[in-house]
Amino acid sequence: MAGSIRPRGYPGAMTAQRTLVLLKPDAVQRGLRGEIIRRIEAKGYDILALAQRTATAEELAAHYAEHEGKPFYPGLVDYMGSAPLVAIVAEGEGVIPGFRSLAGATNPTEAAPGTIRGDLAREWDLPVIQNLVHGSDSEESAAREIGIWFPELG
Ligand code: DAT
Ligand code: MG
Repeated sequence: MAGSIRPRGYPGAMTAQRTLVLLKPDAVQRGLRGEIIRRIEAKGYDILALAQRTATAEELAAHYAEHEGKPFYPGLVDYMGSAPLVAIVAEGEGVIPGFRSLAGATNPTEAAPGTIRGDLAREWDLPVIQNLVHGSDSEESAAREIGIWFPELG
């Protein structure tokens, strides 16, 4: 499903998906919440749920379980729990790959201009890449991550 482009209503058109977006602490601290949410809405996706809070160690351990043991993991969970973030559930046809496409590549130096990371983020001399946003990378991840941040939607 990811990667294919089909007009709405055609046979095989994508059905509505939900994805979990995080506006990471650098996005909040830099005052970029509105700019990023604007891009999500301008693309045509709906915001179903939105909450700002400081993530707990338990939420971050669950959210980033796939990265446990990697060299950047301690810096990642440390950073993500250091200040408030904004968790969002966005909905729309193809929103899982669509938001990843809006976000751009993980490394903001490599992220294409026009993307959130390409336009608004840069590298710093830090143990973890600060790249403003997280977006679920598959339907399985989206369901799991929405369950972590918004258990009431599960
Ligand atoms: P993405 O957020 O694009 O899905 P990921 O899931 O591979 O990327 O990694 C999660 C986050 O961890 C990423 O947004 C930034 C940080 N990160 C990833 N690889 C890194 C690395 N090699 N060095 C430092 N931080 C890294
Ligand atoms: Mg990821």
